[in-house]
Amino acid sequence: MFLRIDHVGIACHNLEEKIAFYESTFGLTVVSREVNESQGVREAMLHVADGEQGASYIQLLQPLSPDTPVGRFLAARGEGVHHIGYGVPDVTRALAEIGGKGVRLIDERPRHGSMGASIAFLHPKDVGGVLTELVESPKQVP
Ligand code: MC0
Repeated sequence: MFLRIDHVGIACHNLEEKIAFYESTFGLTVVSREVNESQGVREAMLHVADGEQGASYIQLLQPLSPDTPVGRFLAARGEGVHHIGYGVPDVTRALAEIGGKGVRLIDERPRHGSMGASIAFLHPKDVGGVLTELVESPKQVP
């Protein structure tokens, strides 16, 4: 079902400071920046590696306000790993398959994610405390 780890989402208070840290410490490069109003985040994707099934990234997330998923997470737990995003070939099919196994779906249908992806979240309480995201990358035009 999973093609790769698409990204690891990391919650932070100050996006620009955290980008500077990842660039200077690990030599990573920002490949995309977006504000996603519906998810309540300002985020940046930093490229880590390419594989046969696509690339993997670190996603740095700063909340747009305290009353958002990442804002509440920061208040409760502080900075750190917020979620894991797995690449899937078809997010709608993966949701049906995983939901059929009794895992609570936060998103019943795919939503807009970073870099044009279709995404959906699974409830962390049903995934051993790990907020889990399914990511279907946009199809490459040959
Ligand atoms: C909350 N909880 C988590 C968690 N966030 N557990 C693991 N990882 C996380 N990231 C736990 C809390 O500790 C709490 O457990 C329980 O879930 C309810 O938390 P809450 O404080 O009531 O928080 P809510 O209201 O924010 O609800 C949590 C929930 C929410 C996961 C349903 O955050 C959500 O819908 N997340 C999905 C959307 C999202 O995270 N968007 C931001 C990234 P206890 O034991 O205390 O009850 S958007 C993104 O990443 C996009 C742009 C992309 O990748 O392209």
